Amino acid sequence: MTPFDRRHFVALAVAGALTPFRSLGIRQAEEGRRRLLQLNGYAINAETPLDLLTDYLTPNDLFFVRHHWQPSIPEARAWRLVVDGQVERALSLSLAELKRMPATTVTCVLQCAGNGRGLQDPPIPGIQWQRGAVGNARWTGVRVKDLLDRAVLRASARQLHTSGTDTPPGRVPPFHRSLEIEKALDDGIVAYAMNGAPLPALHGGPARLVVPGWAGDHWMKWLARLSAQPEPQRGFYMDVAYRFPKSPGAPGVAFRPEEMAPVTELAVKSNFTGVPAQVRVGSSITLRGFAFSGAPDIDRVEVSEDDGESWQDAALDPRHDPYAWRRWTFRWTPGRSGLFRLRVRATDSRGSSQPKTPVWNQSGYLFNGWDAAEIQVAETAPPRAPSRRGELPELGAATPALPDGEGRAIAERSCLACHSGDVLRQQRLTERQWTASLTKMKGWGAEVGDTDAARLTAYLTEHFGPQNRFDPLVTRPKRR
Ligand SMILES: Nc1nc2c(c(=O)[nH]1)N[C@H]1C(S)=C(S)[C@@H](COP(=O)(O)O)O[C@H]1N2
Ligand SMILES: [Mo]
Repeated sequence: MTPFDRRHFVALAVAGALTPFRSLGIRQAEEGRRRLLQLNGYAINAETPLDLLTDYLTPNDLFFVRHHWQPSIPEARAWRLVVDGQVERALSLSLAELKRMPATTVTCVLQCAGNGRGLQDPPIPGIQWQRGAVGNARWTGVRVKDLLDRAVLRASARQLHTSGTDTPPGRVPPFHRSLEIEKALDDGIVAYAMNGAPLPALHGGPARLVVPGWAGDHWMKWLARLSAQPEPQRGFYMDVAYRFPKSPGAPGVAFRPEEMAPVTELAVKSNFTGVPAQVRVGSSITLRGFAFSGAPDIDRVEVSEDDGESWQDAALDPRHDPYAWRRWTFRWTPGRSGLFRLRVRATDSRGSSQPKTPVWNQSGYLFNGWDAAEIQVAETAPPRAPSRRGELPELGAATPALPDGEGRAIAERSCLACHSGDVLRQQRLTERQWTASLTKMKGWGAEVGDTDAARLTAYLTEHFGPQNRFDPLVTRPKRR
């Protein structure tokens, strides 16, 4: 245990000891909160189960994690932030120096651009996020504006280039990004605290960029450098990845890069959280969820029993900050028995409303189709669900081996140097898609000869083709 773990453990134990009556309940609740769905062992990708996303602030140890590759986490004492480029006076700040500057706190949503990729139809390669690559947290740090004022920005600066301390394996291009300098000046924060605690390493500690209202790919973790530049950053993660169609096209048809623009603002979206699988006719239940957007607020959330023929307003929780989510509740009394498929949609403060079907794009970004909840309504009271128990593996723990087959050894040799087998196990790709993925990976340094490539493609298509199903591992985050 690190000193931080031990302190936390002691604090929990003391809380339990002082309130013996409630301690059992607390411990059970704590246990329930430590569960993430691990989509990949390494690099870590894990999402929050929706039934745990019920609080206004998502607890740090329950917050989704998305790493492109294994990071090298900087030592807080040695860490420095460089601010340079089109400035009069470049800066190099230690964490202590950063913390001496005026602090700001904002509460807002962080969502991965790929959240919901796993719900896209037809299937798309990549991490198969369902609904839980999203959370709402309180971020504390220094405004980008204060940093750039201190460095004295030149008029030629248009874009803010950002980079972290993590370096990719093989020939994988670096995760270097940029964003419009206006957005960075208006809303950007270099955050060193999350929900009042030092920013956890999993979430980019010692410090990361926070870009309220914009997708997670702008939120550079383990931030090392902010560089003001006249032009956008170039490279794979600007020119190919993280682009979204300027206007919708047909499902399954790829767009050319120039038909797309970088993903910036989040799309208006709402979800159900923790829906009961079964209820009784005539008994009222409260359905809950959250809604958010790239606009500062949500104006309306509606629920439909008839797949969008008619809608009823949900009640919005008064608690809110700009770019944070709005939690909502909806009192529902089913009038008949049978299977219901409820839908939810939100409208944001700029008047944008969620579409039934999201805009298809070949990277599966910004899925925001109406969420659905299936509820069985029975004449009699449903039986109680059994409680879940057992030891949980830690986040990043080993996951099941790849299935037997001729291509397994090739997959182990060529793929598992950079990521665990889960990245393969969760895909549902056609032979063509696997061939394209393999070509991309070879370009990035995967060593596969032609004979092996053919075998590997056949193996991957056989086991991880369109019919494939995948169960993420339920894990508990490592505290660090
Ligand atoms: N340096 C660095 N920053 C990064 C990433 C990364 O791989 N490396 N992933 C980005 C992506 S795609 C997302 S969605 C968020 C995820 O942040 P979280 O892990 O704190 O949830 O971090 C972003 N910042
Ligand atoms: Mo992301």
